[in-house]
Amino acid sequence: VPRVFDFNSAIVRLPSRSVVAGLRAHAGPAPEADIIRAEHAAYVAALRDAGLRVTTLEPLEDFPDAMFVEDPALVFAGAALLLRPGAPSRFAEARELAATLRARFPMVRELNAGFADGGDILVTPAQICIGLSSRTDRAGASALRDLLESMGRRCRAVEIPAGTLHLKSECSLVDEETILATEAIAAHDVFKGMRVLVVPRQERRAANALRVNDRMLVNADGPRTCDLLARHGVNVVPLRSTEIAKLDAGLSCMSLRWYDAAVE
Ligand code: CIR
Repeated sequence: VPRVFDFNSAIVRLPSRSVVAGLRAHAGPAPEADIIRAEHAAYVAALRDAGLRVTTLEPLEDFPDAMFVEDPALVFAGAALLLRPGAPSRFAEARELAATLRARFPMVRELNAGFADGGDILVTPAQICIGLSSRTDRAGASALRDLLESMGRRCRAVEIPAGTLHLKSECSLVDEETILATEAIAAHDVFKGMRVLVVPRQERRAANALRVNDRMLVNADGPRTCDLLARHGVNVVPLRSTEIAKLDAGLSCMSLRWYDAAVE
């Protein structure tokens, strides 16, 4: 039985030239398109190294944030959900993924109310946590919960700390009983019963990491976080994420991942 972080398939989308105009919560230096492309390429290579068969979609110039494919959809073994991204400039990204998902999943369902971003959805062995954020509202979270529960999944809504983009900007699954989390969310009762590794304060951007099979992709700008995970026994793959971090993004955002039983 595959664990929640066992994957053999992924979808990514190449960054567009427009990516430099992607959404960001705070003013600051604009990201450089060439470096974003390089960071993305290294990420795709890391997914392939981890054993995933990666489908690469073409860039979408009309949607600067479309390379962050995690937000408009949610995928599992055997089923995909088209979400309703909460940022107006990103809402139609779900439609842009529909045909690709229909070609790969026997069942594709659509969220039909409110707003929800994939970055707010953390799958743990026990349940699916749905962060309530400026992108995922109560109507979206509750419609998503109904949909997932009808598919036999347990869900729980989670209030996220003010001033953070997504639930997964603040935490990541490390293994079946361990979470990596920022100080801001580490003590949340949603993690009760799990071990929580707290990201050093100056490395908040490293809280969004990605466990894939036997390894974890971690923001190389978080060396202490990489050490913390390595000491916990994690096989850490540090990846440069400096430019994508300027767009409030991390390593989970750039792919949709699942286990396809029909693939070797
Ligand atoms: C946005 O604000 O929507 C993008 N600039 C970043 C999206 C990051 N996605 C994620 O954490 N899942």
